[in-house]
Order: sequence, then C-alpha cells, then structure tokens
Amino acid sequence: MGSRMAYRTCPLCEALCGLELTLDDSGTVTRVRGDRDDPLSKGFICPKGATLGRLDADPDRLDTPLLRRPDGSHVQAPGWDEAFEVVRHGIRKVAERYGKDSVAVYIGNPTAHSIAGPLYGAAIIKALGTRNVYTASTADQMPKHVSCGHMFGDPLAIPVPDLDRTDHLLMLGANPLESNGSLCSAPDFPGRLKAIRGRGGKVTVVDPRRTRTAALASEHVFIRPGTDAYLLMALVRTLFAEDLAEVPAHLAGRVNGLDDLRALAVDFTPERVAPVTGIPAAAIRRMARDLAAAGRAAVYGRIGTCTQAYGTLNSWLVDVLNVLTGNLDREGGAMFPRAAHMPAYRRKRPFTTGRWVSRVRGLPEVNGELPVATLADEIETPGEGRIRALITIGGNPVLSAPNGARLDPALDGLEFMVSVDPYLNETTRHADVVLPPPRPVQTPHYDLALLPLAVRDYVRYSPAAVPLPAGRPAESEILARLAVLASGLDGDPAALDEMVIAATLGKAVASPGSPVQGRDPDELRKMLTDDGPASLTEQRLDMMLRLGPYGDGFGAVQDGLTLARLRDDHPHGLDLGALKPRLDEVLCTASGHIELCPPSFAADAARLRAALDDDRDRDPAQMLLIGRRHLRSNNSWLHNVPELVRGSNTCTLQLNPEDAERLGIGGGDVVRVVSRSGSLEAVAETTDTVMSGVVSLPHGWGHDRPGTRTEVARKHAGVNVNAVTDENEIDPLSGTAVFNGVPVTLEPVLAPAAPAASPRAEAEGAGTATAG
Ligand SMILES: Nc1nc2c(c(=O)[nH]1)N[C@H]1C(S)=C(S)[C@@H](COP(=O)(O)OP(=O)(O)OC[C@H]3O[C@@H](n4cnc5c(=O)[nH]c(N)nc54)[C@H](O)[C@@H]3O)O[C@H]1N2
Ligand SMILES: Nc1nc2c(c(=O)[nH]1)N[C@H]1C(S)=C(S)[C@@H](COP(=O)(O)OP(=O)(O)OC[C@H]3O[C@@H](n4cnc5c(=O)[nH]c(N)nc54)[C@H](O)[C@@H]3O)O[C@H]1N2
Ligand code: SF4
Ligand SMILES: [Mo]
Repeated sequence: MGSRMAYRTCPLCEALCGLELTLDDSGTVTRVRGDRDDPLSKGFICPKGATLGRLDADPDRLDTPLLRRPDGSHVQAPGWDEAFEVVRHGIRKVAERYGKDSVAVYIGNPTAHSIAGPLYGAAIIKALGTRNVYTASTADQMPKHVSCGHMFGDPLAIPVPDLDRTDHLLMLGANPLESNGSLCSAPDFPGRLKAIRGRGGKVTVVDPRRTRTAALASEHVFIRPGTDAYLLMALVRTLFAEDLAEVPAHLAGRVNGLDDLRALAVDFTPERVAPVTGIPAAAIRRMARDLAAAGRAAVYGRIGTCTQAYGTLNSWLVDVLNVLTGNLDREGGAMFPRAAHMPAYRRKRPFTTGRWVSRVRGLPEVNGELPVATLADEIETPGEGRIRALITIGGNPVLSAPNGARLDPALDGLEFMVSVDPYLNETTRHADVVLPPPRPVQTPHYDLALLPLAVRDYVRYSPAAVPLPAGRPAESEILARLAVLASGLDGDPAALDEMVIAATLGKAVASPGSPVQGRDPDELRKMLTDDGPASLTEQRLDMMLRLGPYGDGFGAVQDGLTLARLRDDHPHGLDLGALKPRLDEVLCTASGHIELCPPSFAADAARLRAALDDDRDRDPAQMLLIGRRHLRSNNSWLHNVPELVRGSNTCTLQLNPEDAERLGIGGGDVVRVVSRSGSLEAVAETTDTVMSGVVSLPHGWGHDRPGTRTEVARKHAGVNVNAVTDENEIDPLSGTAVFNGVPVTLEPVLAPAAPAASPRAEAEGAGTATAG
C-alpha cells in the first residue's frame, strides 16, 4: 500500500500545533508526528495530537445522521435530506407555536477550533432571532471578555503574555503543562516557560495545587480557592503604597481611573488579605516588588481565576497590574496579537452588557448570550418564553455545565432537540436528530478564534487531507443549512455566504483606512472566485485574509496574503513576527482611553470588600472543591480513545493527607461528596500536591449513562463533578459558573460502591469513579 503525507493544525487544543500525518491509500491515518517545519510549534506534539489518527478512525464516531425513536434509542436516518427535514419540522413547529425565544442554542468548545463554528454559528442565532443563546464561554473565559470589553472597549481584545520575551511571568489559575495553554496560544508552552528561567527570568505560579506547572516554576504560592481577587487587590495596593505604580510613558495620557483605583484598593492591605488567601503578607509584598522590579513582566490569569465568584474582578486586576507595572502593550509584557484575518480598520461600538435579561433569574446578557448556569431554569420553568427546543453544536453541557446533572432530565422535557456532534454522548443522547460533522482529516482547518491569541503573529491554513465522499456535508454546510431552515425560509445555504461576502465587501470599500476603500465591490467579489478557492467557505476566508493587516488588499499590496498563497506557498504555516505594540488599533472605549476603574467593577469590588469581613467565620468542616485537567483528557470527549484513558488519567478525588487523616479517609476509599446542589461518590487519592482544606476532581467524566455510544469511555466512566457544582453561584458581572471553591463536605462510604451507577446515584446524576 502506498502512503502520503498531509500537514495540518491539530484541532484539539489552543496550542495550535502543526501535525504531519501519514495516510494510507484508504485515507486512514497511520502515523502522526509534530510538523518540524511549522514555524510556531517546531515539531512539538502532545499525546492527544499523537493519537489524532485513533480519534479520526474511532468506530464509535458517527458518520450518518441519527434519529431518536420513541423508546429513546437512536437509528440511522434514511439520508441527510430526510434528517434536515425532521429538523426543519421540529424547529418550525416549536418556533411557530411558542415564539422565537422558545428555541435555544448551546454552542460548545470544539466550535472555537473550527472554521464552521465562528463562520456559521452566529448565522443560526440570527436566523432564529432567539435571546436564548448559551455557550461554554460562561463556563470558561467570559470574565476576560467582560474585563477587556470595559477596559479596552472590545471584548475580543485580550492581551496575551509575550512568553518568549518576558523576564517575569506571574501566572494564576493556569496549568499549561496539562492544558497546553489557554487564551494564550503557545505550542510547547512548557518549553517556553523553561526558556524564561533559562534566560535568568522568573516564573511564579499561584495555585491551590502544586501542579506540574508549579513544579517547573521558580516559585509556587498556594492560595485558598476563590480568593485571587484579594491577592490581586493587595498587589495593586502595595504598588500604590510603595510608589511602584506608574503609568509608563507609552501609556501616558491614555489611562482613566487611576485615582479611583487607588481609593478602591486601599482597604486590601497584605495583612488583611493574608488570612483569607493563605498567603503571608510579606510574600504578597515581595510579589508586588518583584513584579515592579522586573524589566519585562507579564501577569497571566486563566480558568482557575475565571470560574470563580470574582471571575471578572480577577480578569480585570490581572490587566490592571499589567498597566500599573508598565507592561501592557510592550515587548515582553502583555500584548495584543494581530491576527491575519482581523481587519484593523473595523470600528467597533463600545462594549455594554445587560441589553436583555434572562427570564427566570433576571441575569444580564453578556456578549449576546445568557449564562449556561441558568439553562436548566429556562427549560424547566413554565411560562411564556420557556425553552421548548434546543440546538447543540459541539457541546456536552450535561457533563460540562454547572449542575449539569440537572440538565440531564431537563433535556428530556424538550419538545425537540438537534445536536451537531460526532458522538452519541451524555447530552446528544437526548437529541431527536444528531447531525455528525465529518472526520478531522476530512475537515479543512483555520483557527479563526485562536490565532488572535497566539504569542507570535502567525497564520496557517490546512485544507482537508481526505476529500469528502459525494453527498456528505462538511460541518460548514451542516451549519449553513441549519441557519437557512431556522430562518423559516426555503433557500440555498450558498445565499447566506453571498450575503456575508456582499456585506463585508460593501463595508470594506466604504471604510476609511481599509485597503480597498473606494473600490468596486463587484470587482472584488469576482477576484474571490477567479483566484481559485473552491468552496464559498474558502472564499470567505480568502476575503478575510485579503482585507486583513497582512493581506494583499485585493491586489493593492504586492506579495500580501491570499488564501491561495497561504495554502500553496506555506503549507506548514507562516510566521508573521513577534508581537508588536498596537494599542491604537485596539482601543475603542467611549472615552478613547484605557478604563482602569470601570464603574461596574468598582461596584463589584464593594462586594469583595464586604466579603472580606464575612470570610472570617468560615466553617472549618467545609472543604473547597476545585477542578483538574489531565494532559490526556480534553473536557468530556476524548475518553473514548483507548490510549488516552490509560495510566494516570483517572477521575479521582484528590485530597491532602492531613485532611484525609482527620476525616478518616484512606487512599482508594470511596467518598461521598455533598454540596448544596447534589452529591456523588468518588475514589479518594491522597496527595500533598493539594493544599489542606481543598479537594480536586476533574470534569468531563461520568460516562455511564444509558443510550450513549462511546464504548471505551463507558469502561472508564468516572463521575460527573458537575453533579455537585452549583448553578446558583455565578460571577455576577459575566454570568460565569463558579467551578472553583465549591463548598463540599466529605463522608466516607462504608461499602465500596457498585461498579455501575446505583439507582440512587443515577437519580442524582452521579456514577462511580473508576481508577483504571
Ligand atoms: N489536557 C487538556 N487540555 C485542555 C483541556 C482539557 O480538558 N485537558 N481543556 C481546554 C480548555 S476548554 C481550557 S479552557 C483550557 C484551560 O487551561 P488552564 O486554565 O491552564 O486549565 P487548568 O489546567 O484547569 O488549570 C487551572 C488551574 O487553576 C487552579 N485553580 C483552581 N482554583 C483556583 C483558584 O481559586 N485560584 C487559583 N489561582 N488557581 C486555581 C487549578 O488547580 C489548575 O491548576 O485547557 C484546554 N486544554
Ligand atoms: N467542573 C468543571 N466544569 C467545566 C470546566 C471545569 O474546569 N470544571 N471547564 C469548562 C470549560 S473551560 C469548557 S470549555 C467547557 C466545555 O464544555 P462543552 O463544550 O459543553 O463540552 P466538551 O466536553 O468540550 O464537549 C464537546 C462536544 O463537542 C463534540 N465535538 C468534538 N469535535 C467536534 C466537531 O468537530 N464538531 C462538532 N460539532 N462537535 C464536536 C464532542 O463530541 C462533545 O460532545 O466545560 C466547562 N466545564
Ligand atoms: S498540545 Fe494541543 S494542539 Fe498540540 S498536539 Fe496536543 S492537543 Fe494538539
Ligand atoms: Mo474551555
């Protein structure tokens, strides 16, 4: 048998590694290696990327649409057209009867790694006209969007640490040695951290666990879960108190709110926050001084700081520190990447939130969506505007949403549900229709959502390595068809792309500063077809690149980027250089200044201030639950790859040996974990890497539900930690779930739990942990 190579970006995490695939004549992947010619990843690969072939060929991966039968089982649909007809009927019936808000959309994490999600997700929402939009963002990074939205005017203007040039990195709530980085795309994050130390710099990690990242750092500081905002405020206060805070020359005259901020921070002395955070006052002062003294420093906070009761304050204070130490928009500091597909001339409206509120809990809209923490309320609560139908796209909220266990039965109460997903899993088993996207090797790749977060300006396009069989829709086509049928019109999905292209070109020719200002849009449209990209999706990408900061401006810039040049001349990707200062392009607040102390943040800081006093009377019996990521997991959906569920990737409840002894729990014991919202049973693992008073359980497990089709995952079921996380606890400014610092109590379970879910655990949405 012959073999050939294909090159593509790994679609699995935010590190954007280039992969070299070896394929046989049948299009099966026989080997995966890191692509050594990729200028950003330089051959780096992790175990997940290395098993992409196994994922691609997973026998449980769906290839044809499924329909749900009345008994809850699923059968193959007669064909794609028939499946779309069922969807059309299901959605229209609900929308016509109950109104447009009765159809909800949930968009999950993998859509941020696809071309289809960013290009067509919004079209579906628009076509439905629904306000019931939910995504994994409110279980993740929404606080950062809100923080950047208010500080810089644009929720997508997220500064990333300039890892390769910084001398000092202060990292909170991130574990890139397992996650490979997030809101900071940096293949070989571990190597880049080692390089900081190698050039004499310092890496400090703040985390309630001594993670592998903490072990690699120069210094690890344990922090009590949920208390980062106190630490960050105390750092800000120390900078002011010791005259270490100054607006640097390059930001002079561009910063509002310095005095308000100083006044706000005054109560948060290191001594006052020390008992709450568990960090000695002297250590806090030293952290502030180190940060101020470092030549080039960056503060970086990730999911550990976002999924907290003060997620937005944390995200904000991280960038406040970057400003006050002179490191924002400066080499080696925190910088704004310039993505090749994002035009700089686009003028944005200043950011606001709360344009509408959720029906049941009155929670404000943020970025056009509502908190996933209230999805179950909106499905279960009777009355006008109740959700009766749901579209999920690449999401598994039963395992990923706060108290997702409550969603499990709630989804069964829907009148109609359709899922775009390659697996029949804990969420999609409730769907009346499942529409599977093609295999990864059959899917072209361009990181629309993640390239704007890369640590160098970089761009890569990977065409599909294996062509789609005739009649097999790409995910873009699936989503485009959903958008068209959701609009209630009969139409050609191609019309949607044409509409977007016409609108974008129309705006571009009218925009001052655009490379095509004043030109004829029809002429530009024709260039997109003539210059080669095959599909309309590719033409849209081509258009974006050509209008972007590195683009050819439709012929205006010699040798500028086009999709064809990127694809044909740079199959391993193209390095566009180190990050460049570009605050002018980014800043779009109403004032035109960086807002250091937005009023809504100041108001929430009052809540933080009040809690500082409450925090004194903590119940010592209560443990605080946090999450955990393992290198070989990816949220809920890679547990069906045998190589990835071997060895140390287990769903155990980690706790400190001191706590274990106090509570009479031994390693390997089954423990009942009880919270306000539910309970579960898990196997204990004692380890001093977890600080005392804290327990850690990973998310994305609990694969023991009936009616799923993931046979490997079923054998390594684990438990759903989101049976005990609390949907009532959110960061109020962003609506983001509080996954870290969930108060729980532990009870030893006398008899080992049965291997399959007991009826009681079943009712509570919890299974039994496997240690295998
Ligand atoms: N292998 C693997 N990689 C992944 C994923 C995966 O599931 N597995 N998921 C991907 C996704 S969707 C995301 S968003 C990213 C996330 O990427 P990261 O943000 O790096 O995620 P984690 O590894 O969960 O690291 C979060 C850290 O925060 C710590 N923490 C918990 N509570 C607190 C707290 O209160 N304060 C502080 N300071 N720290 C706290 C945890 O102990 C943990 O070490 O990873 C992505 N990459
Ligand atoms: N307790 C706790 N809960 C958490 C977290 C935590 O740290 N602790 N982390 C949160 C975070 S950061 C995130 S991002 C969320 C993730 O939340 P979700 O996005 O809801 O969950 P995933 O497990 O990523 O589910 C991804 C789904 O997409 C499907 N899929 C895979 N590839 C494709 C594709 O190419 N196209 C389509 N259409 N579907 C595909 C998979 O089969 C799976 O069903 O979980 C959150 N939940
Ligand atoms: S680090 Fe992320 S992008 Fe790189 S190979 Fe692993 S999963 Fe893929
Ligand atoms: Mo995430």
